[in-house]
Amino acid sequence: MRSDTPQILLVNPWIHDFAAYDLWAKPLGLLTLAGILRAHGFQVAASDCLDRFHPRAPRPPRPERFGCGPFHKQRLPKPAPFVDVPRRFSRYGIEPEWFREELQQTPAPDLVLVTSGMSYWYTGVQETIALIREIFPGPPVVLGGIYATLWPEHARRVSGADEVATGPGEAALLDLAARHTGYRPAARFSPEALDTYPLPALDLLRRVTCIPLLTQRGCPYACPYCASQRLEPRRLRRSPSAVVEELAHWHGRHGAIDVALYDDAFLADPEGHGLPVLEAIVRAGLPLRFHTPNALHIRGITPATAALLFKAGFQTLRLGLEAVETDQRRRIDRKVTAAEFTRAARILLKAGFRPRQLGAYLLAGLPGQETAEVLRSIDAVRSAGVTPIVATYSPIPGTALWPQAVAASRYDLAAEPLCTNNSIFPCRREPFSWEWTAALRRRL
Ligand code: B12
Repeated sequence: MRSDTPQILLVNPWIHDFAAYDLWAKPLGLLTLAGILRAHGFQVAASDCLDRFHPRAPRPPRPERFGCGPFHKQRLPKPAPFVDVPRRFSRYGIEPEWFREELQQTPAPDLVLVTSGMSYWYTGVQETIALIREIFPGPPVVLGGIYATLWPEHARRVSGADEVATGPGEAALLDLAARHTGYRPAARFSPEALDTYPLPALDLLRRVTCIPLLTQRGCPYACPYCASQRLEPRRLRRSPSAVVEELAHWHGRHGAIDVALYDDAFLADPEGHGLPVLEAIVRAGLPLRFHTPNALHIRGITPATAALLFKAGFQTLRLGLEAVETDQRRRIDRKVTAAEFTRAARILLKAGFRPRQLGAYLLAGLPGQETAEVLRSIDAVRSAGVTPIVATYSPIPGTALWPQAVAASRYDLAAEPLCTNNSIFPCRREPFSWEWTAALRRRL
């Protein structure tokens, strides 16, 4: 590689929240861009504010489970909208001083690329960019990622970045880098063909504790609470052999054994995609453990897919159920019925999965939703032999449920992304009682 090519620094910012846990949460988008830049001759360095393995981070009290673990945290004052919330607010990740030292040891970049996750973590993005500027006042800072895509105007106003990019970054990446650095290599990949992408640069992380895996991009469903189609309107797939090659690479070079499947709809078209990918994984015979934190599509669970999931080494299966009551279901989710859920659970148990490996996501805190509905869903999931996992609703602008969420909220959601934080149940009305959440916790 040429040593005189531009230096690009890629940064994964802090999380500011009431709670956060590294549940296979890796900055896959940012590392994908890093992989492409590196393959085109740029010199890349990455700084991960969420690094759990920083030499100065205290050792976690419990051993790692499947490559997951708690982030280091430091208490922060609560932002204004949260003053009445009876919970602690923290910065999750490395301490600012460690980040400062890390940047001081990094070669001066010509360009800094910062990613973003949840919209309501944007104060973490602001803090990260401010510190980058303190150490590197010169180079332009470009912000992209989920918050940048969902709230671009807000991000332009408050993030402190010089430029805010929206949507998938690959197509515009080489132009962006050329515009800011003057170095313009010929493209050696096609943004529309995932198999032509170089591997995401996971090796830039201090430790490859798990492989975040995307076998395809986009989602055919348009669930009213979800931003997937706004974030990635295309439907792109990788070939089974490309998926297996990637897994073999990270397992062989870095000894990674846990794989987190990030796909939005891995089993939406089993014959066309999920089954061939699973068959290739089984054929490869790698000793891997797969986890689906982002949920599998229930209707895709058939005796054939369940048998292959089991054979391929899936350990943690999450099903996207959201609610079991027909009224609520019709409102929020057109994907599956409660009967289909019970059937899927039965098939998975029969295929060999143990009940504790199976979880079903339920959505709580939807506009107008009664607590009793959620409690009934919890019981229904349990009686199917599956663990209920309650995810609280975070409203997202541009989704079908957004207008209802705005109308139902006790906050001015459209003015302040912080107020979409799922921990504060943004769509519950005043008089709001934290007892409500306690009732849920007791049932779980
Ligand atoms: C995988 C995933 C997870 C994983 C972890 C992901 C992670 N990295 O932390 C898990 C399963 C743990 C998870 C959990 C949750 N998630 Co989630 N998750 C996703 C999902 C499906 C994919 C994200 C992803 O990695 N995509 C793949 C990469 C390649 O894309 P990317 O990061 O966006 O990067 C691309 C572009 O953004 C851009 N880009 C990125 N950075 C940069 C930087 C620059 C400079 C440029 C130019 C471009 C650029 O280019 C990249 C390549 O194309 C998204 C939905 C989606 N389809 O995006 C939801 C999503 C992000 N999650 C969401 C939510 C709500 C949650 C939960 C809160 C759910 C809950 N209620 O419990 C939890 C909380 C997570 C936590 N840690 O606290 C919401 C966020 C909504 C919001 N308000 O911001 C989303 C959008 C889903 C939705 N409901 O619509 N999630």
